[in-house]
Amino acid sequence: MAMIKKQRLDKLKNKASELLNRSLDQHINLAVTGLSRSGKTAFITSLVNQLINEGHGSRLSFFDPVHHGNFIAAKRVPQKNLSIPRFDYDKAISSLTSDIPSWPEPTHGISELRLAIRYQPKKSLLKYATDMATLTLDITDYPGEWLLDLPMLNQTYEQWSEQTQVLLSAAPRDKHSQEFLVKVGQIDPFGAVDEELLAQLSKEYTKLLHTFRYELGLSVIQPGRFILPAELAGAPILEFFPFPNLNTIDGNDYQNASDDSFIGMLRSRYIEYKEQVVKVFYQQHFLRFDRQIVLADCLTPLNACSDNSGSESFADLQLAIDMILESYSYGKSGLFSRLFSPKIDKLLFAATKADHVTAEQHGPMVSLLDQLIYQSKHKLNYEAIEMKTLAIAAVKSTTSGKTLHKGQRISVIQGNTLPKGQESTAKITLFPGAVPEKLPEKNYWQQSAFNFINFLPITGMEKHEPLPHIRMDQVLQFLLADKMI
Ligand SMILES: Nc1nc2c(ncn2[C@@H]2O[C@H](COP(=O)(O)OP(=O)(O)O)[C@@H](O)[C@H]2O)c(=O)[nH]1
Ligand SMILES: [Mg+2]
Repeated sequence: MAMIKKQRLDKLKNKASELLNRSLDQHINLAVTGLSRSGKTAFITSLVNQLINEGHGSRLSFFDPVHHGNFIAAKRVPQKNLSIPRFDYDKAISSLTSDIPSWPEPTHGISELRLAIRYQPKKSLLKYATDMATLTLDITDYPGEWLLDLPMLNQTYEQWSEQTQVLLSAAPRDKHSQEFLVKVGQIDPFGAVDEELLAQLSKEYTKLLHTFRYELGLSVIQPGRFILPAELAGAPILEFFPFPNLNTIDGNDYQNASDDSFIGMLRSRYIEYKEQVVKVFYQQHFLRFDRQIVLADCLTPLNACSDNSGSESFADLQLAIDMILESYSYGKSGLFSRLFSPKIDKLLFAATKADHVTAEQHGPMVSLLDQLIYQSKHKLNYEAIEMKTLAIAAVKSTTSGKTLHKGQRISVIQGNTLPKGQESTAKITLFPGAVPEKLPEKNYWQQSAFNFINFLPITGMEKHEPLPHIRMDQVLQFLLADKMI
């Protein structure tokens, strides 16, 4: 009898402690996004590196759990979602720390990594229950380009075509798109579809999007998935394009067009794309995120240009950020609130690569980013999401100092580059220019005010040591600290 009682009691105890543990364990789904080359891979690599090497002389003084001594340790653990590629931390850290360091290779899709962070609860009720709690951090890296497709969910094929035509017909896109628009204009929308021609024109449209992004430095790319298709590369679901002047054809004929007419097939591919690609991404991934960091490279578009392309690419970046942030203001719009239950409580905007300018330029960098997101931020405030803007460098690759120039002391930065065709790196010292605090006027670019060089990572960084950074501790403070008290 006594024996049975004891067994039962033990069972109960175990159950209680299991329940307790479950509620003790905290969990954050952190999403990292930004347009390609904004610095996502470098950012995640540094974030993981700072946490797992904490204690080896890392500089995280603005991260309270470290500052107050309740951070214990962090380690990588297997991710839960086995169908998503793993974020390749080891490869990234290897290229950063090799003899001639290089930046990690660009990735083209979504990836995930899970960290278990041990800490000692000091303030929360947890301190009465345990000496050590675990915060599980799931980090997801996904292309910001994919978010650019969200507004399409609210648009019919006609509306999207019309809007895209306006974009394609204006500077700076017009010069490049004319040939494509003329070709499509020659097609009889109600004629039987020629799938080969449709595939060919889709290729041309995708090529245009590549030119906009990588040659003109523009950010509004739609569908964004076309330039970063990941596992969908070559799939027919990515074969469609906008059809110009749809408003000039008969509305009834358009509505009644069958799927094997040219226009009918374009329309059904568009609808299929929204259902199978855009919606699925949001439902499978977006819905899970609790916290989001949006990375933006505001320095590259500032780079010295003798023409107006700087101001155009800046305006385009602003529009893209606005489109991206539309994904978060689901509360107001009926469609989005039905599709996605809003969960994100913290949103961090980071202006990346702050090591490209001297420290006194970081203030202006933040103001500039604030200006870029100003409009959307207003809409979001309404949704009660906590927001912050920071200028950061995930992997600091320069040193700064003063130098005499024409009798004046000016701040300069120094970094490594690999001159074309050479084997060894060279040091460059330069004054990169002043970051404007506001969205620059047109004449800013005529003075070619900014000099941005793609520095190499510094040599001598070690795999098992924290990487040098700027304000990664403030990033951690904002994103994690409240869950570790
Ligand atoms: N100097 C410096 N350059 C950076 C930093 N982060 C990224 N970069 C540069 O930006 C490029 C793109 O970064 P990456 O992380 O691959 O961007 P992703 O496409 O958003 O994943 C890198 O190859 C580097 O040249 C940084 O913290 N400092
Ligand atoms: Mg990447």
